[in-house]
Amino acid sequence: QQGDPVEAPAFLAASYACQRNTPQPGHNTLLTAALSVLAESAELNGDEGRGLAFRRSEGLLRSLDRRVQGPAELRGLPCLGDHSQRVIQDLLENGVSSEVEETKSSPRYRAMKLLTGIFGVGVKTAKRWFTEGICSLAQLETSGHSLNAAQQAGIKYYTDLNQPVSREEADAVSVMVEGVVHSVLPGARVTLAGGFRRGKMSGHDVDFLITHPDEGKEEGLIHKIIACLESRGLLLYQQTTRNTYRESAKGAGRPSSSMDRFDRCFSIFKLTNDSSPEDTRRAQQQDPERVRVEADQTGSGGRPWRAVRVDLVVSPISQFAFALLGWTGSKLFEREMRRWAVRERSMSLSSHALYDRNQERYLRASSEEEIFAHLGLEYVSPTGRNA
Ligand code: DCP
Ligand code: MG
Repeated sequence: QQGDPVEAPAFLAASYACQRNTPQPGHNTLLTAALSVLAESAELNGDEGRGLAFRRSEGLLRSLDRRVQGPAELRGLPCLGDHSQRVIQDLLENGVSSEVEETKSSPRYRAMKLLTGIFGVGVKTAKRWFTEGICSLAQLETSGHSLNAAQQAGIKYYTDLNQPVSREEADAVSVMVEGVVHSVLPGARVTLAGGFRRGKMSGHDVDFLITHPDEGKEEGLIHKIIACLESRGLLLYQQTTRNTYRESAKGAGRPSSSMDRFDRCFSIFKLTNDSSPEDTRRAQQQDPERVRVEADQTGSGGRPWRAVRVDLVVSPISQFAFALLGWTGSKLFEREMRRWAVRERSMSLSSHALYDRNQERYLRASSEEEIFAHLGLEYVSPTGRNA
């Protein structure tokens, strides 16, 4: 059964995800979930190009303002390659795609998902282990491989870290982080970034961006935050990396060097209901019932706490708008914005700065709106960046 061919509204025809408004979860979750599996499978194979092609198709379908009922409705839409179209057609006609089902049940995909699900294990390491025949945590443990500190924590808290973080838990972590940050540097600002800023109801971690309105006051802040979190017993693991970002005459922040260089802490929090009397009081002022319920239900193995992945990033106020844009995501939205900048405007966008290659100068911005304006893009609010 095919739907009527419809003329795609202009905004839907936009080929860059950063030109579109993409709410969460969208009207085509059957299709986007399937394409996401194929994208992930390609990424787990180290095939970035193929992964990106599926991600772009997924992003396009996510942005549609109605449910697609027949292939004719897709006519004229960008980003949909032949392969994606075949999969979509299969799904529309049969409700299921054999390729997606085979992928999901393939030993390789399952093992790679399981192994990269360990905090601290990337695609390269997982691939090496899989080639050696390692397909489970038990096999990894008996393999004799020595694991680094992050991976050891990843194994120890595997169940917790693979259980999605809820919005309520993210809010509880926010209260903890704000309490600590304000106690070590009054006036500092804490902003929830990542998927939760985009309005997602769950995520794999909680991302925070921290700054201070007086440039320079944020220097050394990450270490004070970590020390305070540790003294309160709130950290199960942390690894801090130092800021090395400097602007260069040639324009730093090129897409090729887009790895962020902020002071950053990858951590695992111990989320309890009694992290500190002050924090608990504040949390309970917001919703006393919620805090109690969480205390009873969280954590695996019946303990009254659970492990939660938290990323803390400290940015100088002069780079804050770029950092916020970069750390809000989604990953595809960010990627597409950088691609738009280079291809359509001859500019380099990073989480630190925007460099105009024609004018050979940095363009300043104190808000995300200004960055979109510099790039000649219509502003997309965080909740519309779920490409
Ligand atoms: N990011 C980045 N550079 C990195 C890591 C992340 O610019 N080295 C950005 C892009 C992401 C955002 O930060 O959109 C948050 O990263 P996450 O991996 O936490 O992604 P999300 O928060 O979007 O997803 P999830 O809900 O799974 O946490
Ligand atoms: Mg996140």
